[in-house]
Amino acid sequence: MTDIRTDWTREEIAALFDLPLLDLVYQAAGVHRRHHDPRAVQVSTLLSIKTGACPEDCAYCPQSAHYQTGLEVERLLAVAQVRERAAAAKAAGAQRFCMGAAWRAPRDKDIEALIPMIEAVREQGLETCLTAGMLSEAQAGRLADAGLDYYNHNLDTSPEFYGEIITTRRFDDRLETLAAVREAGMKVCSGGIVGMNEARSDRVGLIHALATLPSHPESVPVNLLVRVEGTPLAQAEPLDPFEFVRTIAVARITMPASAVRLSAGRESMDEALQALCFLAGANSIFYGEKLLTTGNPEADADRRLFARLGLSGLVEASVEASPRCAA
Ligand code: SAM
Ligand code: DTB
Ligand code: SF4
Repeated sequence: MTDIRTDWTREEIAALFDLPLLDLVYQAAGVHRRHHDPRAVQVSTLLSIKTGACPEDCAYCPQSAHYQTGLEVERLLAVAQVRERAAAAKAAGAQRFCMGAAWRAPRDKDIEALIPMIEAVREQGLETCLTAGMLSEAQAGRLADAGLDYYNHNLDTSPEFYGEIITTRRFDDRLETLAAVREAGMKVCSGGIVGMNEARSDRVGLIHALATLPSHPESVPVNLLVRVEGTPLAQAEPLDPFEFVRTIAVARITMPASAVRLSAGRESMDEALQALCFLAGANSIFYGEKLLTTGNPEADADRRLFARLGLSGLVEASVEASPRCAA
């Protein structure tokens, strides 16, 4: 009997969140080990290919034109720049290269400009991922034909809390894009952000929305809000770290076969907390000094962490990259 279910109820998910922490982590670790090699961690490197001046008003985002965050706006990068960064990511040991563009929705001519970038990343032997806002079915089809492996589009939070965070698009718009991505045959990357002053019931609602999609996203990024000065959430109440672990664990239990990514926010976590997240079922990270516009742990620090924890994914890279490590 399979334990992959898309009929989770909110009550069941809330009951998981309410378990004593160590019971929850123990259960999640069991699910993790039945479905995955517990030592294997998937590593993705991010690159912002178009930065800032976004018309959307996402309250967490440093790239929204609605807020003064001091961010330097950058137009779409040239293909050669993307190729160079992808090659560097590959050499450092990344498996997937995720390109992010601060758009509400790309125009058809933007999609055409992205195609050679996707090809350049593929040529490096990397998996390709893109996050560029809402897509039409035709645009999703075009990207799939170009060989894009994953499209990232986060639900971000519960349907009820969504309007507190974003007013310029609807939760249902997000679902429509995810349906277009699926229909086009690409893999789906979709998750959310916690630590935005949401209630636990909103974290329940987020996981419920993800776990009851017609099929689970292959990749589920769980982001801890990076509080950026100038955004409305700059002063958000810090989330109890164990509540973050709970969110990872519940994502793991409800979406057993998915990669659950310990995503943004690792700079504010110590290594013991990250280790607990891996035990609770996280098996993917963003790797490299930068997320899109904010910081991420140094690559060397992650290589050392993986070695200390006996995780694989960066082991070969640490050998390949030894001249830099030894320096
Ligand atoms: N503009 C596109 C969109 O929103 O779909 C793609 C880029 S957008 C920056 C990608 C995702 O980054 C958002 O959906 C959000 O989940 C995450 N994100 C943005 N700012 C963040 C922050 N300050 N902390 C944590 N995650 C953040
Ligand atoms: C995801 O879930 N998180 C990433 C990626 N998908 C695109 C983005 C995190 C962004 C953090 C804020 C920044 O660096 O701008
Ligand atoms: Fe724009 Fe995406 Fe940032 Fe929202 S999250 S403001 S859509 S770049």
